[in-house]
Amino acid sequence: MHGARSEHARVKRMLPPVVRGLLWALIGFLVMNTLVSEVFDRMPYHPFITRASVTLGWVAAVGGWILGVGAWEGAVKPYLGYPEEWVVPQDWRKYFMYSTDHKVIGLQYIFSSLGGFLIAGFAAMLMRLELMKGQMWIFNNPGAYLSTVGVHGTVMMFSVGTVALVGGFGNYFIPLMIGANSTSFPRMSGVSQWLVPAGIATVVISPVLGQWTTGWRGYEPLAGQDPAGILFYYLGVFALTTSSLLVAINLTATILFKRAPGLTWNRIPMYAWGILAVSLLNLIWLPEIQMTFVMALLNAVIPLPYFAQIGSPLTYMEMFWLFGHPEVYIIVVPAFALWQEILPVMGQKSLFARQWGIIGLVFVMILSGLVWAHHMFTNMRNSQMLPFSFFTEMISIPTGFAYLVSLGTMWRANLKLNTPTLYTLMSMFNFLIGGVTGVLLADPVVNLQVHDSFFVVAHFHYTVIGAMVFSWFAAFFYWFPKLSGRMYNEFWGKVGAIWVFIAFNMTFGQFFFLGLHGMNRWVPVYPSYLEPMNFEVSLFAFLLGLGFVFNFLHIAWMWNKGPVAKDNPWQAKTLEWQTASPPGEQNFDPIPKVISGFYDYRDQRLPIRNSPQKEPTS
Ligand code: HEM
Ligand SMILES: [Cu+2]
Repeated sequence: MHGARSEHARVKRMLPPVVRGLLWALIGFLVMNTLVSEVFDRMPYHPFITRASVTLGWVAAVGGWILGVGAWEGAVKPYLGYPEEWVVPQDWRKYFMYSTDHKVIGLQYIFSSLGGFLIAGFAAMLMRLELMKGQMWIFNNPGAYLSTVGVHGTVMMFSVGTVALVGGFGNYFIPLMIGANSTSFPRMSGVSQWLVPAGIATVVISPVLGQWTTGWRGYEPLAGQDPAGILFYYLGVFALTTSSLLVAINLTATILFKRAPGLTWNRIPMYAWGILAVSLLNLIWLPEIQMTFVMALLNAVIPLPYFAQIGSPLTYMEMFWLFGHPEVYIIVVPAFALWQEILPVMGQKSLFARQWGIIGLVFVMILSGLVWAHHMFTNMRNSQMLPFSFFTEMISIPTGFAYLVSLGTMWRANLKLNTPTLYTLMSMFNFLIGGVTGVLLADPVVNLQVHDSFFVVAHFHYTVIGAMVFSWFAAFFYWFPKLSGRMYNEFWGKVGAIWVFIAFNMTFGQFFFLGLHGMNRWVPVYPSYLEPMNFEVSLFAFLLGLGFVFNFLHIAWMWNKGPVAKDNPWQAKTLEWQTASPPGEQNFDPIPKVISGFYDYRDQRLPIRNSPQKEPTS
């Protein structure tokens, strides 16, 4: 008892963990930066901050941050054999400190990616504001515009696209869906979460060190000529990808080894299949891009002109897109899985051709590694184009399976047209446009015409926003009752969905035509005949931004004020719905035994039996 009280006192005496994390980060940076710039880099009149000192200073700062928010007591000291002394208060403060509870970590990830979305979305609004006129008028030089494009793309890809549905909803729901009380590596998971805010902050402040002009792809040899801001691009992306890599390790192990008894391979829920598939993609490709960035970073710090001299300048491009194309599927595979998760529930109808859904996910995953050079048609001989064009078009077949399964499930179903369903259908519609224009772009004849134009920008936003962000919202509303214990407002939910759907299609649908009329990417200055259209497109973009904010306000409001939700308001069969809303600290007590699959709605019985001793009654 005495021990517990003194621990409690200890926690009270401590600074709030986030504040302590910032303090330790600052100390770490100052100490390391000073050491490196004074001791190892000593020259007369040498600046206090150098490329080497800022890079190593950053490493120390991130270390200080992670330890300071609680990994010191929560992960390091227990590892060294000290007793666990990290006490997490059971109120809102638990979200602002190191935690090992997958539900807290999941919400922290959701919150972090939401922050990234709002920051990068604000950058997009600035870009669209600039593009309302053909001459520069918001930014005062092209480098400032390009840095904003880079921050927007980087933060969106690595803290939203890669994270929101995996680190966020994955961490929260995978253990619940497979009948487990925790993930496999909870301490590591606690650490990985805190890399996300660190990574976002690093990328966002990067232009302070100097404008970088490469966009989210960091192309060499251009990057090598950029000022020091590019360092924070590499480092920020390194933090974000490390986080996703740790999530992939943790969730793969969790799905493989922590399933409830009876949850056999052919009963694994579709969302868990989706998370397993993207985790494998992450495990294969994130280390590849990380090593590429480490080489580019060494080039910027030492210098070690690997890409300019030892390899060819195209080497970087190849290495980037080797990862870059699978990255697209890292973003949309969870979206496909969500369609297949939500539609049977909302139609109360059995999932159609489940095996084909899984085969589709797996083949998309495999083929995504064979198509990278379709981003480089302008850099190759005609004879080299065929295989990349061919494999790219082949991806539409397993992708088609995701549609087949979803449409087959909806066929003659009495589909409840509520907010999650609406978002799911919208995601399917948008991805159809993203996919069809992708097939067009895979054709070199078209590609060479529209390369680096807004046609391409339209195409990939149809996949990243149209498919992924829309299904992210589907997930938010579908699981809202479970996350918050409350119900959202169906009317305002639908208003929000229709709002962003119209604004999105009016904005990005017109990007295609802008591109076909000759609007280039990466330019703040363009010919005046494009001005009226750009002006009007920007208005729709602002409407879209407002629509997103409206949806988040609705979610935040109903989180506190919505009517109390039932445990299983959709009458779903998967296990997360068989817990309380929101689930207690212990998800399942006892761990349930699974006796049938989750997607057979002809059978009225629940797929679980709670006391493992008894035999089924029929
Ligand atoms: C809020 C709505 C959004 C708007 C209005 C928007 C607008 C834009 C525009 C105008 C560009 C092209 C800039 C240029 O080349 O001159 C761009 C680039 C980009 N956007 Fe978005 N975007 C939005 C959301 C997103 C989301 C959700 C993602 C990913 C999850 C994303 C990922 C990217 C990427 C990767 C680039 C390429 C950056 C580069 O060229 O390096 N965007 N966006
Ligand atoms: Cu690609």
